[in-house]
Amino acid sequence: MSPLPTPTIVKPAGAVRGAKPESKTAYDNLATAKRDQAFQQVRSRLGSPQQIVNVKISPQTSTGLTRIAKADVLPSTPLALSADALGAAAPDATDEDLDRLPDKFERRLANAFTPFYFVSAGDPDVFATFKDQSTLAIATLGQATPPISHYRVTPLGIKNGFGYLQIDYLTVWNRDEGLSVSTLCKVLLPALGLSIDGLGSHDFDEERSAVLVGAPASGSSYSSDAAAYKAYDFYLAAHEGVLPFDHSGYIPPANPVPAGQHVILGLSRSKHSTYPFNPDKFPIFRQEIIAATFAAIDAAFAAGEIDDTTYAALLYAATTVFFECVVERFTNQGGVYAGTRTNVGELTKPINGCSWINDPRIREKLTPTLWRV
Ligand SMILES: [Ca+2]
Ligand SMILES: [Ca+2]
Repeated sequence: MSPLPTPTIVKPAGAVRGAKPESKTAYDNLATAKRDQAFQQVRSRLGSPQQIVNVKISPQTSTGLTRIAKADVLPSTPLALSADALGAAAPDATDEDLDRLPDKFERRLANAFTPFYFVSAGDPDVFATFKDQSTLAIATLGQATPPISHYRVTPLGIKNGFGYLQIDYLTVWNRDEGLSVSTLCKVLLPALGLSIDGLGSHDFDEERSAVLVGAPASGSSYSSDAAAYKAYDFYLAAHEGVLPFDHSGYIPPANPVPAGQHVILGLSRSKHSTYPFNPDKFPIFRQEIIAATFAAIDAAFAAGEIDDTTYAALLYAATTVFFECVVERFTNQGGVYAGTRTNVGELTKPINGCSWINDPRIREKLTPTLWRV
């Protein structure tokens, strides 16, 4: 079975010393007044974490489409893929969601690119189905695995003889249990001027991924042969819209991905953030905040404001917060395809009982589109 890749986690040089037992001892033995003063020096250098965030935007895909979301663009990546055979085409022009794409084609295309999901073992939450109304309400509770997928296939336009479509894969959970952190971490976070507001528990959890696909068009008509499409860009949501933790991003594949090749995704436990790798212990704070915090500690030491023992204590504090505490959790139990897959139709014409896509929490994920021709 296809494996879930391991991520490269970049750590500042100070994290090596911060992880040593001597650094913990230095922290434990530091007098309270001296400790408070040292943290104050770090905080005054850091300023607001929100201001440090610097989203790495790259506004165009390899085929010249515009990326709309203000999200990181990761370096072109050889994504892990899982392959299966495409089913036979069924000629049927029924178009219930009135987007001029035959719905049977939408289904076949969505199946051809549907992600291969690794859900964490021990996730306390479950996927759900929702009532056919324009506010989100649970109809039935499912299980954590296999996932329940609600997909949308939407036309984006035709450019240079290619017809482009956006496929959204909504993975909507009943709940997010929030990130639980240790008592020590609750002390260290404010000491470093940090907060985990935005990572708490809440009802419903609207997670998603999306794929930009394209195929040669005939005139102004999209190809209705799912096998003719290739994926040119991916979008994965992780703490979407929560600035210090937002790891949502566009991922251009190293090569266009043919139909029948499925991107492999890992969903973190309780938070359900979507990553193209095993997210266990992946830092939730953005890299800029981590780097700035370690830089502030280094600067305080270089300026002679703190002695070597206090320096070690601060490195322990930062290493604990960023690499032990505010991290994703994930236990690998293998991957699966979504069991139930439902076409939600379009916002202007929901189908299959999916009026709930017009709940503002879902609608904002579906509009505007992630790409523009
Ligand atoms: Ca349609
Ligand atoms: Ca559609």
